[in-house]
Amino acid sequence: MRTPSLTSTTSFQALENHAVQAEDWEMRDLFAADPQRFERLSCEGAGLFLDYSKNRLDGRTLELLAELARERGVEARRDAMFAGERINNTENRAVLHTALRAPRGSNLIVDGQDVNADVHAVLDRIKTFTDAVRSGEWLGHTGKPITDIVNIGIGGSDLGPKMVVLALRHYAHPRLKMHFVSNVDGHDMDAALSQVDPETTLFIVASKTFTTAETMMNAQTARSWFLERASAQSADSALAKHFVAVSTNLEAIKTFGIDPANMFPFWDWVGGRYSVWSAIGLSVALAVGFGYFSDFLAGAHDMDEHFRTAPLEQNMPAILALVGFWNREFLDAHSVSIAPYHQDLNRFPAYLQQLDMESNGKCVTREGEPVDTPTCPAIWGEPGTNGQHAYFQLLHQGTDVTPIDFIAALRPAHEMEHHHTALLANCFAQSEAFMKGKTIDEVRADLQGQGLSAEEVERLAPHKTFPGNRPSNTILMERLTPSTLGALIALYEHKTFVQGVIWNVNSFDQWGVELGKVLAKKIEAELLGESQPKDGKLSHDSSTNGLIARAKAAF
Ligand code: G6Q
Repeated sequence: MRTPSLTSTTSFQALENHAVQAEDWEMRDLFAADPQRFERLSCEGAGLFLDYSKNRLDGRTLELLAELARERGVEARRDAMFAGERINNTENRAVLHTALRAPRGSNLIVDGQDVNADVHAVLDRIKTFTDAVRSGEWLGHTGKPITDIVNIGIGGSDLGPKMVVLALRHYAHPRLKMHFVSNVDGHDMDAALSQVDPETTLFIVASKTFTTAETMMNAQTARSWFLERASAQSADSALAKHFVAVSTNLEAIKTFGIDPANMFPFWDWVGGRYSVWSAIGLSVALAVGFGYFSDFLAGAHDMDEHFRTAPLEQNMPAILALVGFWNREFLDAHSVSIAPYHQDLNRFPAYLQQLDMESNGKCVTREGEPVDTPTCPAIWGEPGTNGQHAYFQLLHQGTDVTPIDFIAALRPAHEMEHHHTALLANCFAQSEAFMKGKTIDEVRADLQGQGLSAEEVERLAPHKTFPGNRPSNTILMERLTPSTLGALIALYEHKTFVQGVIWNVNSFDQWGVELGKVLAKKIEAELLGESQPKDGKLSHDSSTNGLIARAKAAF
């Protein structure tokens, strides 16, 4: 059955009418009118707290948004996802990253296959392997314990593990240094190889398909680098101590020369950007150990349970999605800035860029019709307080309204309490400043108080005025732990899911990354001189031809 267009739905039209009334709302007034606003517009779940009161909305807005979510079938699609239905309709696949973090014994049979048993069989293998490497029992080909792990992967096979390893650095094994190589740019591989010793390095080739051009080139380079340096013994037995693979493609792994015993499998129902919970998280399990990796999965599972069972009005991922949708559609917010007030989350904005933009950066519906409203905003950000000293200028006084997600832990993982107090003060001050702003009259009063002349006051006042009324969410956790990090990532996964259902796009494919890959192959052959212009005609537009010619001249 065809899904009605978004703008034709009753609940969207009700929201449009409501948005007209809401146009003049000032958050300052909303707070003044309702002393309970913070209590009313905040919620908790899976160890996280969400304050969404600093948005330009009220209780009625939320009711209407929840009605829209129901009319768009969010609950039914959510249940279909958890049940393993093939909701990824352009690739005809189930979407079961939630199954990767379900406890042992959860009952999930899909196409006659016991998914839970499969997942836990691989987790058991991850435990055995990571215990051996971490304890020093797993030895390199010259008998030394492993000291360095190089994860070779890109996109979903890189961003998740790298972000999580950085975020959980306090839980990491002191002997194991983690490296991540993703870029086909040789500088990336060069930087990693220059720091490691072939006798004590373990390479993880992480690729779902085992065909991704960048990863294959990087893996071959690492393999050659290793074999050139490996002490005299058979290549196969040396490789077996230093190369493992995470993939769904057994044949390609064998061809590459990795022992199938060193392959950690996963399944086509795990999307790349949703795969950190699978064996793609092997580098995480190596860094923090299987116990903490299990806590990470358990934290995400807690959020799954919250998402699956809480009514939409108290459902944190649904609320985050609905508030984001409101800001996108009715405040015309073109982008969302992510501001983690935790240095260890410094790759979290990059991670969310892929999660959100690759999932919902679409312009046609699941049925292939053009969408009739804007979809995914651009996602970007840097850790606070660094962002404050850079682009926050635009966020406070620029012409666009950019909603912000502040993310903070109440307790630090260090003992420099005064740093943490200053950090939290900055975080809360920023959301207050975005909400309240500073009126021109307040600025004038300030400047007069400083004894400036009337002329000077008038000259400076417009520059020092803050429009305010700029929306933000604040997400708090007690501490950044494996479990709260798991819950945080799952929160955003489900937020992305809910928005995708409302826009009626397929959040689980990524056809938009394909075209460039195909063209790059052709151009690479031309740069290498393997393919020549036909009939003397250059094969591209004048810009591309000109760039290729310049590169060839420089070779
Ligand atoms: C994510 C995408 C993409 C993918 C990479 C790596 O959802 O599918 O980022 O993860 O292209 O793919 P492989 O793991 O197959 O190398």
